[in-house]
Amino acid sequence: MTIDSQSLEAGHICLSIVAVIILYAVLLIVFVTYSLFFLLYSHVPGPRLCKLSRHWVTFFDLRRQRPEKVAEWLVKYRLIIHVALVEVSIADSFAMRDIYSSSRRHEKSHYFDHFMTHNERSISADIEDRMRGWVVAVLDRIERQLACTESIDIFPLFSHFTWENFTSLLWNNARFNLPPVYKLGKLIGMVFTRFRNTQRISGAASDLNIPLNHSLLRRLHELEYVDGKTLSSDYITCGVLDNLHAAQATVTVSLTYVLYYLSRNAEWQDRSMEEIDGLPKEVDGFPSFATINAAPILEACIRKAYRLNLGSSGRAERAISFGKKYAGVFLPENIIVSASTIAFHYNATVFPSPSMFDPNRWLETSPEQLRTQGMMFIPFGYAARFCLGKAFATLEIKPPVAALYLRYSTHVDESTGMTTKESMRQAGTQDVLLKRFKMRHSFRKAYLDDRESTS
Ligand code: HEM
Ligand SMILES: *[C@@H]1O[C@H](CO)[C@@H](O)[C@H](O)[C@H]1NC(C)=O
Ligand SMILES: *[C@@H]1O[C@H](CO)[C@@H](O)[C@H](O)[C@H]1NC(C)=O
Ligand SMILES: CC(=O)N[C@H]1CO[C@H](CO)[C@@H](O)[C@@H]1O
Repeated sequence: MTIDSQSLEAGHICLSIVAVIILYAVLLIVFVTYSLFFLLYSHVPGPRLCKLSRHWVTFFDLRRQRPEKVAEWLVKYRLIIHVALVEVSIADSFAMRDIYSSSRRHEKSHYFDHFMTHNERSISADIEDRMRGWVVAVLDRIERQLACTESIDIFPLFSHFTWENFTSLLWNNARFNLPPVYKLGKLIGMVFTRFRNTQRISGAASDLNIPLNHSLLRRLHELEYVDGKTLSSDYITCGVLDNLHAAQATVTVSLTYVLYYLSRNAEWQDRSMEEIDGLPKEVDGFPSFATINAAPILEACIRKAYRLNLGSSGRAERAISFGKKYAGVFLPENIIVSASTIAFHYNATVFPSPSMFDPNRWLETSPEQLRTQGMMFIPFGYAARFCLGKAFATLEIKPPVAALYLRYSTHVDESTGMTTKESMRQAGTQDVLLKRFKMRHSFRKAYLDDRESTS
């Protein structure tokens, strides 16, 4: 080979490389221009990177910061913003009420596995008794732990109890059905096979010791569509796991934050205690659920905790079935919309100094302001697909909180350094678990005893 032909070849290679680079650059420019200016949804405001790639929001997802990030963009850009290629998020209350309303019939997006159990879930009349048993078990556990230590990590405590009693409710007849459910629950954390789950579920469903009308699983297996088809085992298994998840982390997280805020706000803790203390007691020493549920101060404190920290991820996505203009922005058909719960709950116009824990917002407020606040308050979603478990969640949250404060006062245990602002930060998209689960609370038995001895 001569020098000439060698350099000629090198020249060719260079040219080809340059050509490829130019081609890519042109394609990139076309892609960026098209994405930013010509797509059906290009006009929706929002971070440019979100229009170019769905991975920009994924990046925050992986860092478990998606909900906060979306809320931050909503403040920065507008009430309706782009978060990924075909996804928008909203903080406009008119748009929210319209999109989630029953009359609109926008489907949940593919993000959800659909729940099929809801029309069939029967909650038996003995539910309050079950809860009282639960409350006693929680207090016993605390009592036993306090014998060895002064402060208790409450997250695992609540997590344990929400598992057990939710599962017992779902299967209704706890004695026969809890073992497979327990195993199922444990399996979720492990590498589990579809096969084993299906086996366990059909095992539980075919347990003939349980009367048909007590076994939700059996009823699901026996359900028939008009054309005679039944639900597949996979479908039922998936529904069961989804429900367990919907019910367990949400309630654990909510209980944890209710206790956290009451522990940090001595004044509200005292007021709640006084209120609970003044309620009429049943024979077992605890007020009835109806009276606890009607107690306004406890309700205001719990609302406040729901507002400040979400029990659910806020990814209530809907694929909208027809285009419409909201807050000046046209949203085309099939785009995926979700209301950012954080943006609603931290809207400074409606909730001035939004990060402050101030239950008075729900107590000493004009009816007009209450109405405005109510419209922005969506911890359990809104309208058509509102949380089906809200009543049960309330039953799991209020009685233990009331019982706890009948017996103890609580404080965040600062001495261990485990409970910090950072450890209490919520992280996640699928769930909204705390960044770190450790949360030491010191429980003091002082309160009522003190009062009794001084009065
Ligand atoms: C404090 C606790 C809870 C919170 C904050 C919460 C929050 C939510 C939210 C925001 C939604 C609406 C999702 C959407 O619109 O796309 C929802 C739906 C749902 N929740 Fe809850 N939830 C809680 C407890 C529970 C419990 C205890 C159960 C079961 C016993 C449950 C079962 C469900 C079900 C089945 C749905 C789906 C409803 C549907 O698709 O129509 N949740 N929840
Ligand atoms: C449910 O089963 C019990 C027997 O365990 C029976 O007495 C009752 O009538 C049944 N209820 C319905 C609605 O089928
Ligand atoms: C708060 O809500 C009001 C009323 O819906 C709205 O006008 C305002 O733009 C919202 N602010 C933010 C920061 O989202
Ligand atoms: C762990 C726990 O609290 N389990 C309780 C669930 O509810 C029943 C009452 O139906 C109690 O007996 C259990 O102790």
